Amino acid sequence: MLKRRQFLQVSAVAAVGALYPISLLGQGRPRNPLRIPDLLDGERLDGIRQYALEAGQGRSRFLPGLETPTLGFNGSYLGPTLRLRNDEEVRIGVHNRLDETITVHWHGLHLPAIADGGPHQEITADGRWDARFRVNQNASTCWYHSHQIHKTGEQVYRGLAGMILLEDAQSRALELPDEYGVDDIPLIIQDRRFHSDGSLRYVENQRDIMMGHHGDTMLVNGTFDPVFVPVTRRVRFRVLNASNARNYRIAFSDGRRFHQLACDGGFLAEPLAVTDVTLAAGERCEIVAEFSDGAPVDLVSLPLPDDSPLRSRGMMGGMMGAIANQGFHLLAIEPQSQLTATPELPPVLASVPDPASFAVDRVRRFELDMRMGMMGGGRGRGRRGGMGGDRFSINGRSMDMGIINERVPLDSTEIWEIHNNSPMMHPFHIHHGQFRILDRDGRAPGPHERAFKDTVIVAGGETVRVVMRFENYADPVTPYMYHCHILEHEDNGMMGQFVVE
Ligand SMILES: [Cu+2]
Repeated sequence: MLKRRQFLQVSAVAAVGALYPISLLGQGRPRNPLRIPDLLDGERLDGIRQYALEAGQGRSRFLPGLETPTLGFNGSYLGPTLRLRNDEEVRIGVHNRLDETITVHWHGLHLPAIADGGPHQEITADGRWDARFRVNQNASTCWYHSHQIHKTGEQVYRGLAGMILLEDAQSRALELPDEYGVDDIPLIIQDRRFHSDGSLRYVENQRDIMMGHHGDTMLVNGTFDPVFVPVTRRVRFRVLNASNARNYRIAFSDGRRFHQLACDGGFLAEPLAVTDVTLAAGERCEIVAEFSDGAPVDLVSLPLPDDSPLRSRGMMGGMMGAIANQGFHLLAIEPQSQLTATPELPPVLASVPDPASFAVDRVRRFELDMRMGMMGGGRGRGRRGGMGGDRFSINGRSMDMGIINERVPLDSTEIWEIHNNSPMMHPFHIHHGQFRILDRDGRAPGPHERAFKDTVIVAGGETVRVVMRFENYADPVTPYMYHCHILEHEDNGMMGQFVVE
Protein backbone atom coordinates (compact mmCIF):
# COMPACT_ATOMS: atom_id res chain seq x y z
CA MET A 1 0.00 0.00 0.00
CA LEU A 2 1.10 3.53 -0.61
CA LYS A 3 2.12 5.69 2.26
CA ARG A 4 -0.22 8.44 3.36
CA ARG A 5 2.64 10.91 2.99
CA GLN A 6 2.76 10.20 -0.73
CA PHE A 7 -0.88 11.12 -1.21
CA LEU A 8 -0.40 14.32 0.70
CA GLN A 9 2.52 15.10 -1.58
CA VAL A 10 0.40 14.43 -4.65
CA SER A 11 -2.26 16.91 -3.67
CA ALA A 12 0.00 19.47 -2.04
CA VAL A 13 2.53 19.67 -4.84
CA ALA A 14 0.00 19.52 -7.62
CA ALA A 15 -1.86 22.40 -6.03
CA VAL A 16 1.26 24.50 -6.13
CA GLY A 17 2.48 23.46 -9.55
CA ALA A 18 -0.62 23.19 -11.69
CA LEU A 19 -2.07 25.97 -13.76
CA TYR A 20 -5.45 24.95 -12.36
CA PRO A 21 -5.03 24.01 -8.72
CA ILE A 22 -5.83 20.36 -8.20
CA SER A 23 -8.37 21.32 -5.53
CA LEU A 24 -10.56 22.75 -8.31
CA LEU A 25 -10.34 19.69 -10.54
CA GLY A 26 -13.42 17.55 -10.70
CA GLN A 27 -15.09 19.29 -7.78
CA GLY A 28 -18.67 20.03 -8.66
CA ARG A 29 -18.13 20.62 -12.33
CA PRO A 30 -18.08 18.25 -15.26
CA ARG A 31 -14.72 16.80 -16.20
CA ASN A 32 -13.86 16.18 -19.81
CA PRO A 33 -14.56 12.72 -21.24
CA LEU A 34 -11.26 11.05 -22.08
CA ARG A 35 -10.64 11.43 -25.80
CA ILE A 36 -9.97 8.15 -27.55
CA PRO A 37 -7.92 8.62 -30.74
CA ASP A 38 -9.57 7.14 -33.82
CA LEU A 39 -8.45 3.63 -34.67
CA LEU A 40 -6.95 3.36 -38.14
CA ASP A 41 -7.10 -0.21 -39.39
CA GLY A 42 -5.93 0.48 -42.91
CA GLU A 43 -7.40 -0.90 -46.12
CA ARG A 44 -6.17 -3.99 -47.91
CA LEU A 45 -5.28 -3.21 -51.51
CA ASP A 46 -3.28 -5.61 -53.71
CA GLY A 47 -2.12 -7.52 -50.63
CA ILE A 48 -0.85 -4.39 -48.95
CA ARG A 49 -2.53 -2.76 -45.99
CA GLN A 50 -2.63 0.97 -46.66
CA TYR A 51 -2.81 3.76 -44.13
CA ALA A 52 -2.97 7.51 -44.73
CA LEU A 53 -1.72 10.20 -42.37
CA GLU A 54 -1.97 13.89 -43.01
CA ALA A 55 0.01 16.28 -40.81
CA GLY A 56 -1.69 19.63 -40.41
CA GLN A 57 -2.30 22.60 -38.15
CA GLY A 58 -5.28 22.82 -35.88
CA ARG A 59 -6.79 24.56 -32.92
CA SER A 60 -7.49 22.46 -29.86
CA ARG A 61 -9.69 23.09 -26.86
CA PHE A 62 -7.74 21.85 -23.86
CA LEU A 63 -8.33 24.46 -21.17
CA PRO A 64 -11.77 25.87 -20.33
CA GLY A 65 -12.66 28.72 -22.68
CA LEU A 66 -9.31 28.78 -24.47
CA GLU A 67 -8.04 27.60 -27.84
CA THR A 68 -4.53 26.31 -28.40
CA PRO A 69 -2.81 26.29 -31.81
CA THR A 70 -1.56 22.73 -32.27
CA LEU A 71 -0.35 20.18 -34.81
CA GLY A 72 -1.87 16.79 -35.51
CA PHE A 73 -2.27 13.93 -37.91
CA ASN A 74 -5.75 13.65 -39.44
CA GLY A 75 -6.98 16.06 -36.78
CA SER A 76 -6.01 19.01 -34.64
CA TYR A 77 -3.82 17.26 -32.03
CA LEU A 78 -1.96 13.92 -31.92
CA GLY A 79 -2.94 11.31 -34.50
CA PRO A 80 -5.05 8.21 -34.96
CA THR A 81 -4.00 4.91 -33.39
CA LEU A 82 -2.57 2.64 -36.10
CA ARG A 83 -3.36 -1.05 -35.74
CA LEU A 84 -0.73 -3.21 -37.43
CA ARG A 85 -0.74 -7.00 -37.78
CA ASN A 86 2.41 -9.09 -37.74
CA ASP A 87 3.48 -10.52 -41.12
CA GLU A 88 1.43 -8.04 -43.16
CA GLU A 89 2.86 -5.79 -45.84
CA VAL A 90 1.97 -2.20 -45.09
CA ARG A 91 2.26 1.16 -46.74
CA ILE A 92 1.78 4.25 -44.63
CA GLY A 93 1.40 7.33 -46.79
CA VAL A 94 2.21 10.60 -45.05
CA HIS A 95 1.19 13.94 -46.51
CA ASN A 96 2.79 16.93 -44.82
CA ARG A 97 0.30 19.81 -45.04
CA LEU A 98 2.44 21.98 -42.77
CA ASP A 99 4.71 24.79 -43.92
CA GLU A 100 7.72 23.19 -42.22
CA THR A 101 9.71 20.02 -42.76
CA ILE A 102 8.85 17.03 -40.59
CA THR A 103 9.64 13.33 -40.40
CA VAL A 104 7.53 10.50 -39.01
CA HIS A 105 9.43 7.86 -37.06
CA TRP A 106 7.84 4.52 -36.11
CA HIS A 107 9.23 4.18 -32.59
CA GLY A 108 9.83 0.54 -31.67
CA LEU A 109 9.26 -0.94 -35.11
CA HIS A 110 11.77 -3.29 -36.71
CA LEU A 111 11.98 -2.18 -40.34
CA PRO A 112 14.40 -1.06 -43.07
CA ALA A 113 16.33 2.12 -42.25
CA ILE A 114 14.85 3.86 -45.30
CA ALA A 115 11.34 3.35 -43.85
CA ASP A 116 12.30 4.28 -40.27
CA GLY A 117 11.28 7.93 -40.50
CA GLY A 118 14.41 9.22 -38.77
CA PRO A 119 15.98 12.60 -39.53
CA HIS A 120 17.12 11.51 -43.00
CA GLN A 121 13.59 10.77 -44.28
CA GLU A 122 12.51 14.39 -44.40
CA ILE A 123 9.07 15.33 -45.66
CA THR A 124 9.21 18.94 -46.82
CA ALA A 125 6.28 21.36 -46.72
CA ASP A 126 3.38 19.91 -48.74
CA GLY A 127 5.57 16.87 -49.49
CA ARG A 128 4.59 13.22 -49.36
CA TRP A 129 6.43 10.17 -48.06
CA ASP A 130 5.55 6.49 -48.17
CA ALA A 131 6.81 4.10 -45.54
CA ARG A 132 6.66 0.56 -46.95
CA PHE A 133 7.61 -2.43 -44.87
CA ARG A 134 6.52 -5.83 -43.66
CA VAL A 135 5.38 -5.96 -40.04
CA ASN A 136 7.94 -8.24 -38.49
CA GLN A 137 7.78 -8.45 -34.71
CA ASN A 138 5.88 -9.43 -31.57
CA ALA A 139 2.64 -7.89 -30.39
CA SER A 140 3.43 -4.63 -28.62
CA THR A 141 2.44 -1.04 -28.04
CA CYS A 142 4.61 1.32 -30.07
CA TRP A 143 4.17 4.86 -31.29
CA TYR A 144 5.00 7.32 -34.02
CA HIS A 145 6.28 10.85 -33.78
CA SER A 146 8.25 13.54 -35.54
CA HIS A 147 12.02 13.01 -35.60
CA GLN A 148 13.01 16.16 -37.46
CA ILE A 149 16.59 17.17 -36.70
CA HIS A 150 16.73 19.89 -33.98
CA LYS A 151 12.91 20.15 -34.15
CA THR A 152 11.73 16.87 -32.66
CA GLY A 153 11.01 18.34 -29.24
CA GLU A 154 8.99 21.25 -30.56
CA GLN A 155 7.04 19.25 -33.13
CA VAL A 156 6.13 16.46 -30.72
CA TYR A 157 5.21 19.06 -28.10
CA ARG A 158 2.82 20.74 -30.53
CA GLY A 159 1.16 17.41 -31.28
CA LEU A 160 2.94 15.28 -33.86
CA ALA A 161 2.62 11.88 -32.20
CA GLY A 162 0.29 8.89 -32.11
CA MET A 163 0.05 5.31 -30.90
CA ILE A 164 0.64 2.03 -32.73
CA LEU A 165 -0.95 -1.25 -31.61
CA LEU A 166 0.81 -4.29 -32.97
CA GLU A 167 -1.06 -7.61 -33.00
CA ASP A 168 0.21 -11.12 -33.61
CA ALA A 169 -1.20 -14.64 -33.41
CA GLN A 170 -0.11 -14.90 -29.78
CA SER A 171 -1.85 -11.70 -28.68
CA ARG A 172 -5.05 -12.72 -30.47
CA ALA A 173 -5.00 -16.15 -28.80
CA LEU A 174 -4.68 -14.71 -25.30
CA GLU A 175 -7.90 -13.85 -23.51
CA LEU A 176 -7.07 -10.23 -22.80
CA PRO A 177 -9.25 -7.14 -22.96
CA ASP A 178 -8.82 -6.09 -26.59
CA GLU A 179 -11.86 -4.03 -27.60
CA TYR A 180 -10.30 -0.73 -28.55
CA GLY A 181 -11.88 2.22 -26.76
CA VAL A 182 -14.01 -0.04 -24.57
CA ASP A 183 -11.71 -2.21 -22.45
CA ASP A 184 -8.43 -1.63 -24.34
CA ILE A 185 -7.64 2.02 -23.76
CA PRO A 186 -4.71 4.09 -25.01
CA LEU A 187 -3.34 6.60 -22.52
CA ILE A 188 -0.95 9.07 -24.12
CA ILE A 189 0.47 11.05 -21.22
CA GLN A 190 1.98 14.48 -21.76
CA ASP A 191 2.79 17.51 -19.67
CA ARG A 192 2.36 20.97 -21.16
CA ARG A 193 2.80 24.61 -20.24
CA PHE A 194 0.35 27.23 -21.43
CA HIS A 195 0.33 30.99 -21.88
CA SER A 196 -2.70 32.77 -20.45
CA ASP A 197 -4.14 33.02 -24.01
CA GLY A 198 -4.08 29.22 -24.27
CA SER A 199 -1.06 28.92 -26.57
CA LEU A 200 1.69 26.47 -25.74
CA ARG A 201 4.88 27.59 -24.06
CA TYR A 202 7.97 25.74 -25.19
CA VAL A 203 11.64 25.94 -24.08
CA GLU A 204 11.87 29.32 -22.43
CA ASN A 205 15.36 29.15 -20.99
CA GLN A 206 18.53 27.08 -20.72
CA ARG A 207 17.12 25.11 -17.80
CA ASP A 208 14.36 23.76 -20.06
CA ILE A 209 17.07 22.35 -22.30
CA MET A 210 19.35 21.12 -19.54
CA MET A 211 16.64 19.36 -17.51
CA GLY A 212 14.37 18.72 -20.46
CA HIS A 213 11.17 20.72 -20.94
CA HIS A 214 8.62 19.98 -18.21
CA GLY A 215 5.04 21.21 -18.09
CA ASP A 216 2.73 21.91 -15.16
CA THR A 217 -0.51 20.75 -16.77
CA MET A 218 -1.30 17.16 -17.67
CA LEU A 219 -3.00 16.02 -20.87
CA VAL A 220 -4.08 12.44 -21.51
CA ASN A 221 -4.83 11.76 -25.17
CA GLY A 222 -4.97 15.53 -25.52
CA THR A 223 -7.67 15.78 -22.83
CA PHE A 224 -7.31 18.14 -19.90
CA ASP A 225 -8.83 16.97 -16.59
CA PRO A 226 -10.16 13.76 -18.18
CA VAL A 227 -12.61 11.19 -16.88
CA PHE A 228 -12.96 7.62 -18.10
CA VAL A 229 -16.01 5.45 -17.43
CA PRO A 230 -15.22 1.70 -17.37
CA VAL A 231 -18.04 -0.57 -18.56
CA THR A 232 -16.12 -3.80 -17.88
CA ARG A 233 -14.65 -5.20 -14.69
CA ARG A 234 -11.14 -5.30 -16.10
CA VAL A 235 -9.61 -2.65 -18.31
CA ARG A 236 -6.33 -2.81 -20.18
CA PHE A 237 -4.52 0.50 -20.44
CA ARG A 238 -1.71 1.01 -22.92
CA VAL A 239 0.29 3.76 -21.30
CA LEU A 240 2.64 5.80 -23.45
CA ASN A 241 4.89 8.43 -21.95
CA ALA A 242 4.86 10.84 -24.89
CA SER A 243 6.17 13.70 -22.79
CA ASN A 244 9.33 15.46 -23.85
CA ALA A 245 11.21 14.84 -20.62
CA ARG A 246 9.11 13.99 -17.57
CA ASN A 247 9.28 10.69 -15.68
CA TYR A 248 5.99 9.32 -14.33
CA ARG A 249 5.34 6.91 -11.50
CA ILE A 250 1.90 5.66 -12.45
CA ALA A 251 -0.37 4.39 -9.67
CA PHE A 252 -3.96 4.47 -8.46
CA SER A 253 -4.97 6.97 -5.79
CA ASP A 254 -6.17 4.22 -3.43
CA GLY A 255 -2.93 2.25 -3.82
CA ARG A 256 -4.72 -0.72 -5.43
CA ARG A 257 -2.72 -3.44 -7.07
CA PHE A 258 -2.82 -3.90 -10.80
CA HIS A 259 -0.99 -6.06 -13.30
CA GLN A 260 1.67 -5.08 -15.78
CA LEU A 261 1.44 -7.19 -18.93
CA ALA A 262 4.01 -5.69 -21.24
CA CYS A 263 6.79 -3.19 -21.58
CA ASP A 264 7.94 -1.38 -24.75
CA GLY A 265 8.48 -4.30 -27.09
CA GLY A 266 6.02 -6.92 -25.93
CA PHE A 267 4.64 -9.14 -23.21
CA LEU A 268 6.35 -10.08 -19.98
CA ALA A 269 6.45 -13.84 -19.42
CA GLU A 270 3.54 -13.54 -17.00
CA PRO A 271 1.39 -10.75 -15.52
CA LEU A 272 3.31 -8.86 -12.83
CA ALA A 273 1.39 -7.62 -9.77
CA VAL A 274 2.49 -4.09 -8.91
CA THR A 275 1.24 -0.95 -7.17
CA ASP A 276 3.12 1.47 -9.40
CA VAL A 277 5.07 1.52 -12.62
CA THR A 278 7.66 4.06 -13.72
CA LEU A 279 7.84 5.33 -17.28
CA ALA A 280 10.53 7.59 -18.70
CA ALA A 281 10.02 9.59 -21.90
CA GLY A 282 9.41 7.26 -24.84
CA GLU A 283 8.65 4.18 -22.72
CA ARG A 284 5.36 2.26 -22.80
CA CYS A 285 3.67 -0.35 -20.67
CA GLU A 286 0.43 -2.28 -20.78
CA ILE A 287 -1.43 -2.71 -17.51
CA VAL A 288 -4.74 -4.29 -16.51
CA ALA A 289 -6.71 -2.87 -13.60
CA GLU A 290 -9.87 -4.15 -11.88
CA PHE A 291 -12.88 -1.98 -11.21
CA SER A 292 -15.19 -4.72 -9.86
CA ASP A 293 -15.86 -2.77 -6.67
CA GLY A 294 -17.37 0.03 -8.74
CA ALA A 295 -15.54 2.63 -6.67
CA PRO A 296 -14.29 5.77 -8.36
CA VAL A 297 -10.53 6.13 -8.30
CA ASP A 298 -7.90 8.33 -9.90
CA LEU A 299 -4.92 7.35 -11.96
CA VAL A 300 -2.09 9.49 -10.61
CA SER A 301 1.62 10.02 -10.96
CA LEU A 302 3.40 9.82 -7.60
CA PRO A 303 6.53 11.67 -6.53
CA LEU A 304 9.68 9.62 -7.08
CA PRO A 305 10.91 7.92 -3.90
CA ASP A 306 13.76 9.73 -2.15
CA ASP A 307 16.18 6.96 -3.09
CA SER A 308 14.99 6.62 -6.69
CA PRO A 309 17.87 6.18 -9.16
CA LEU A 310 15.85 8.46 -11.46
CA ARG A 311 16.63 11.40 -9.23
CA SER A 312 19.56 13.51 -10.37
CA ARG A 313 22.72 13.68 -8.34
CA GLY A 314 24.70 16.55 -6.84
CA MET A 315 23.83 20.09 -7.83
CA MET A 316 21.57 18.82 -10.60
CA GLY A 317 19.65 16.85 -7.95
CA GLY A 318 18.98 20.05 -6.07
CA MET A 319 17.73 21.78 -9.21
CA MET A 320 15.58 18.88 -10.31
CA GLY A 321 14.33 17.82 -6.90
CA ALA A 322 11.20 19.94 -7.23
CA ILE A 323 10.29 18.11 -10.45
CA ALA A 324 10.95 14.66 -8.95
CA ASN A 325 8.78 15.59 -5.95
CA GLN A 326 5.78 16.53 -8.07
CA GLY A 327 2.67 14.40 -8.14
CA PHE A 328 -0.21 14.76 -10.56
CA HIS A 329 -3.72 13.52 -11.07
CA LEU A 330 -3.81 12.02 -14.54
CA LEU A 331 -7.24 10.48 -15.04
CA ALA A 332 -10.45 10.22 -13.03
CA ILE A 333 -12.04 6.77 -13.32
CA GLU A 334 -15.74 6.47 -12.56
CA PRO A 335 -16.99 2.92 -13.25
CA GLN A 336 -20.49 2.45 -14.60
CA SER A 337 -22.88 0.87 -12.07
CA GLN A 338 -23.26 -2.39 -14.04
CA LEU A 339 -19.94 -3.84 -15.20
CA THR A 340 -19.54 -6.58 -17.79
CA ALA A 341 -17.60 -9.59 -16.56
CA THR A 342 -14.25 -10.25 -18.23
CA PRO A 343 -12.07 -13.37 -18.12
CA GLU A 344 -9.31 -13.81 -15.55
CA LEU A 345 -5.86 -12.84 -16.74
CA PRO A 346 -3.99 -15.75 -18.33
CA PRO A 347 -1.19 -17.00 -16.03
CA VAL A 348 1.30 -17.08 -18.90
CA LEU A 349 1.61 -14.38 -21.55
CA ALA A 350 4.65 -15.21 -23.65
CA SER A 351 7.84 -17.15 -23.81
CA VAL A 352 10.57 -14.58 -23.26
CA PRO A 353 14.11 -15.79 -23.98
CA ASP A 354 16.83 -15.35 -21.37
CA PRO A 355 19.11 -12.56 -22.63
CA ALA A 356 22.13 -14.30 -21.10
CA SER A 357 21.61 -17.12 -23.63
CA PHE A 358 22.33 -14.85 -26.64
CA ALA A 359 25.62 -15.62 -28.42
CA VAL A 360 27.34 -12.25 -28.50
CA ASP A 361 29.66 -11.16 -31.32
CA ARG A 362 30.84 -7.84 -30.00
CA VAL A 363 30.57 -5.30 -27.19
CA ARG A 364 30.27 -1.58 -27.95
CA ARG A 365 30.46 1.16 -25.35
CA PHE A 366 28.49 4.41 -25.37
CA GLU A 367 29.25 7.22 -22.96
CA LEU A 368 26.58 9.83 -22.37
CA ASP A 369 27.72 13.30 -21.36
CA MET A 370 26.09 16.61 -20.68
CA ARG A 371 28.25 19.60 -19.95
CA MET A 372 26.81 21.81 -17.24
CA GLY A 373 28.36 25.06 -18.40
CA MET A 374 28.41 27.49 -15.48
CA MET A 375 26.94 24.83 -13.23
CA GLY A 376 30.04 22.65 -13.39
CA GLY A 377 30.09 18.86 -13.67
CA GLY A 378 30.45 16.70 -16.74
CA ARG A 379 33.83 15.70 -18.13
CA GLY A 380 35.79 17.33 -20.92
CA ARG A 381 36.43 14.76 -23.62
CA GLY A 382 37.46 16.37 -26.88
CA ARG A 383 34.39 18.46 -27.47
CA ARG A 384 34.35 21.73 -29.29
CA GLY A 385 33.97 24.56 -26.82
CA GLY A 386 31.73 27.58 -26.73
CA MET A 387 28.34 28.33 -25.24
CA GLY A 388 25.55 26.42 -26.87
CA GLY A 389 28.12 24.10 -28.46
CA ASP A 390 28.38 20.39 -27.88
CA ARG A 391 26.90 20.27 -24.44
CA PHE A 392 25.19 16.95 -25.06
CA SER A 393 27.23 14.15 -26.52
CA ILE A 394 27.68 10.41 -26.91
CA ASN A 395 31.28 9.17 -26.90
CA GLY A 396 32.43 12.77 -26.97
CA ARG A 397 30.57 13.71 -30.16
CA SER A 398 27.34 15.58 -30.69
CA MET A 399 24.96 14.45 -33.41
CA ASP A 400 26.29 15.18 -36.90
CA MET A 401 24.01 14.21 -39.80
CA GLY A 402 27.12 13.70 -41.97
CA ILE A 403 28.86 11.18 -39.70
CA ILE A 404 28.06 7.49 -39.33
CA ASN A 405 29.25 6.82 -35.79
CA GLU A 406 28.94 3.02 -35.79
CA ARG A 407 28.83 0.28 -38.42
CA VAL A 408 27.17 -2.94 -37.29
CA PRO A 409 27.47 -6.16 -39.32
CA LEU A 410 24.19 -7.72 -40.44
CA ASP A 411 23.20 -10.87 -38.55
CA SER A 412 25.27 -10.02 -35.52
CA THR A 413 24.38 -9.89 -31.86
CA GLU A 414 25.94 -7.13 -29.81
CA ILE A 415 26.06 -5.94 -26.27
CA TRP A 416 25.73 -2.18 -26.07
CA GLU A 417 27.19 -0.96 -22.82
CA ILE A 418 25.70 2.45 -22.07
CA HIS A 419 27.47 4.46 -19.43
CA ASN A 420 25.97 7.67 -18.12
CA ASN A 421 28.72 10.14 -17.14
CA SER A 422 26.19 12.82 -16.22
CA PRO A 423 24.36 13.36 -12.92
CA MET A 424 20.86 12.99 -14.41
CA MET A 425 19.05 10.02 -15.94
CA HIS A 426 18.68 9.60 -19.69
CA PRO A 427 16.22 7.25 -21.42
CA PHE A 428 18.37 5.68 -24.18
CA HIS A 429 16.50 4.63 -27.32
CA ILE A 430 17.89 2.46 -30.11
CA HIS A 431 16.22 2.29 -33.51
CA HIS A 432 16.17 -0.87 -35.67
CA GLY A 433 14.52 -3.19 -33.19
CA GLN A 434 14.05 -4.46 -29.69
CA PHE A 435 16.71 -5.39 -27.16
CA ARG A 436 16.89 -7.07 -23.78
CA ILE A 437 18.48 -5.56 -20.68
CA LEU A 438 21.34 -7.73 -19.41
CA ASP A 439 22.21 -5.83 -16.26
CA ARG A 440 22.43 -2.49 -14.46
CA ASP A 441 25.83 -1.94 -12.85
CA GLY A 442 26.14 -5.72 -12.89
CA ARG A 443 22.79 -6.34 -11.23
CA ALA A 444 19.83 -8.07 -12.89
CA PRO A 445 17.14 -5.75 -14.27
CA GLY A 446 13.87 -5.42 -12.37
CA PRO A 447 10.98 -7.81 -13.12
CA HIS A 448 9.07 -5.01 -14.88
CA GLU A 449 11.72 -4.72 -17.58
CA ARG A 450 12.43 -8.40 -18.27
CA ALA A 451 10.99 -8.38 -21.78
CA PHE A 452 11.80 -6.71 -25.07
CA LYS A 453 12.53 -3.01 -24.82
CA ASP A 454 13.60 -0.22 -27.16
CA THR A 455 14.12 2.54 -24.59
CA VAL A 456 16.04 1.98 -21.38
CA ILE A 457 16.50 4.23 -18.36
CA VAL A 458 20.16 4.88 -17.61
CA ALA A 459 20.47 6.55 -14.22
CA GLY A 460 23.12 9.15 -13.42
CA GLY A 461 26.49 7.38 -13.14
CA GLU A 462 24.99 4.04 -14.10
CA THR A 463 26.17 1.52 -16.69
CA VAL A 464 23.43 -0.49 -18.40
CA ARG A 465 24.22 -3.37 -20.74
CA VAL A 466 21.64 -4.34 -23.35
CA VAL A 467 21.86 -7.13 -25.91
CA MET A 468 20.39 -6.74 -29.36
CA ARG A 469 20.24 -8.73 -32.56
CA PHE A 470 20.86 -6.77 -35.78
CA GLU A 471 19.14 -8.62 -38.58
CA ASN A 472 16.94 -8.63 -41.69
CA TYR A 473 17.65 -5.14 -42.98
CA ALA A 474 21.04 -4.12 -44.33
CA ASP A 475 21.67 -0.67 -45.79
CA PRO A 476 25.24 0.65 -45.79
CA VAL A 477 24.08 4.19 -46.57
CA THR A 478 20.97 4.95 -44.54
CA PRO A 479 21.54 5.12 -40.79
CA TYR A 480 19.39 4.32 -37.80
CA MET A 481 19.60 6.53 -34.71
CA TYR A 482 20.42 5.94 -31.06
CA HIS A 483 19.71 8.78 -28.69
CA CYS A 484 18.43 10.13 -25.42
CA HIS A 485 14.62 10.35 -25.52
CA ILE A 486 14.55 13.55 -23.48
CA LEU A 487 13.75 15.42 -26.65
CA GLU A 488 15.64 18.60 -25.72
CA HIS A 489 18.76 16.48 -25.14
CA GLU A 490 18.25 14.69 -28.46
CA ASP A 491 17.72 17.98 -30.32
CA ASN A 492 20.87 19.40 -28.74
CA GLY A 493 23.19 16.58 -29.70
CA MET A 494 22.74 13.49 -27.52
CA MET A 495 22.22 11.31 -30.57
CA GLY A 496 24.34 9.20 -32.91
CA GLN A 497 23.93 7.17 -36.09
CA PHE A 498 24.65 3.58 -37.04
CA VAL A 499 24.24 1.52 -40.16
CA VAL A 500 23.59 -2.21 -40.36
CA GLU A 501 25.55 -3.57 -43.33
CU1 LIG B 1 19.09 12.93 -21.97
